[in-house]
Amino acid sequence: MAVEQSLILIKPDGLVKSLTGNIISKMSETELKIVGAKIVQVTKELAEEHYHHLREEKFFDELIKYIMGEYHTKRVLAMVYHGENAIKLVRKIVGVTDPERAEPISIRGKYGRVTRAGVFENVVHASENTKEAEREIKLWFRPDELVYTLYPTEIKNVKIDKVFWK
Ligand code: IDP
Ligand code: MG
Repeated sequence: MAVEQSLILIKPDGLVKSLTGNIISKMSETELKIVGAKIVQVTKELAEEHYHHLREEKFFDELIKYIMGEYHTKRVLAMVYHGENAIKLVRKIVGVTDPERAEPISIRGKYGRVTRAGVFENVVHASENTKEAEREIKLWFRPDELVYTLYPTEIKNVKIDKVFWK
């Protein structure tokens, strides 16, 4: 079995329903390690890039509004789980995409719902495969936000404005 990582997002419905604790507890059954975590206010650019593979779907605009928090709270908890067989272990606990078809004891089966507008409000995102995990982790996290260097990095000398506490 290969050591992998997976990007997990607790989506805005998960946060607004106070499910963070339940989800992280359930995820601990995987015995994977959390190697990065942060609360993110999702921009339109990030949302569209994250879900770019679904841009032709009729539910795309609703999906973008959903992940940006228009219907719940403008926050997402982004986490990286790392360890053996991470992709499959996480997807099993998360359940399939449609909450009505997901196993009742999976996270999506327990807490997800289908809205009248037709979006699957399924509480969490989990990477589908190692290629997608790499793309997504690089999209959501900078190398210095993870405790492990999961992918090759390079040093660039850039001049930028940074925010500090006054
Ligand atoms: P996944 O989240 O299980 O990997 P994807 O196909 O990547 O599923 O879809 C991303 C998200 O878009 C889903 O988690 C769900 O919120 C939403 N979604 C996917 N397919 C549908 C659909 O057929 N109807 C409504 N919403 C959908
Ligand atoms: Mg997906």
